[in-house]
Amino acid sequence: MVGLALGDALGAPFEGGPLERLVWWGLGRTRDGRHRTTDDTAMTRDIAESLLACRALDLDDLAQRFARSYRWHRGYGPGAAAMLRSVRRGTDWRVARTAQWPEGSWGNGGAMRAPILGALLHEDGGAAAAAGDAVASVTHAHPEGRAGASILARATAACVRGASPVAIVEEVAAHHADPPWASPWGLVRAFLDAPPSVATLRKELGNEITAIRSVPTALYLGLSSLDEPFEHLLSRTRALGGDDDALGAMAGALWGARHGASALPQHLKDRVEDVGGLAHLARSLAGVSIDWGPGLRAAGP
Ligand code: AR6
Ligand code: MG
Repeated sequence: MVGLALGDALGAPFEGGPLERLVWWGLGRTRDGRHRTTDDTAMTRDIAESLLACRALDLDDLAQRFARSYRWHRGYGPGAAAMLRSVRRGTDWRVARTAQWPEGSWGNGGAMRAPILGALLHEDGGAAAAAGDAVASVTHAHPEGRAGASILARATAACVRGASPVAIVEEVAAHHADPPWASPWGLVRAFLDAPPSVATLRKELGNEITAIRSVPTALYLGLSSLDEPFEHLLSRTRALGGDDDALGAMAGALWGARHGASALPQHLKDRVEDVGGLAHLARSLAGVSIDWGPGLRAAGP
């Protein structure tokens, strides 16, 4: 959770074009000068708080918490923002999630908040992936939006278990072999052996806000940085541009899952909003047992 928050908050000032950067320059600091976290961290916090309160994966509770926490200034994707405002007005999330697009969103908003599920269910990659999928489905009904979350949750679980980067890519590839997911894994594997230029990485894997054009990229960035200082991961993410907060959040979460919050640089933790609160929440969550069964079944096939 802390790795995710640092990647999110320290990537956010580099997101998008000049206008988005200017807006974030105005909004992106707290009153005490810390870097604000965005929707990636806010929704991760919602998941943690829901699991703690319900001691189970309760998608109705989660939808209400996502909707209550929504703030326009935290940089939610436009579809997610409209959907959450609609839930706040009383629409059932199962209806609201397909109001913008009949198949639902294929954005990376489900994937960016999935690492917490991989961390909690790290002993079982399949369960982590199923929980990622279920939690994504509250806002991201599209199969690509859900798959992005499964992939991130599964990869995070494998990072906690200490699997090698190559083994992690192979595990993910084995479970996501159908189009459009079939093509990126060979590239990720090749890039782990021979790092591409920034331009090649951007062109081949992407830096966009869709799951298909950001999850493989974040997987590559995170896995190829596991044995490097966290600062290297941040500067490589920033160089890529595009959806920098989500790329930073996803890659940062993989690094954090591997090394733990105490390995993250203190000077960066000091610069980000409410890292202490997140760490406290994570410790509370690690100490309770969660009944995953009914919640996962409620998500449907
Ligand atoms: N058809 C066409 N366009 C789509 C579709 C679809 N089915 N689904 C998504 N898009 P959204 P998110 C496009 O809004 O995934 C922030 O920076 C459409 O342009 O659901 O929650 C966050 O931090 C839509 O607006 O948002 C995330 O990093 C966009 O994809 C990022 O935005 C994103 O989907 C995405 O957040
Ligand atoms: Mg964000």
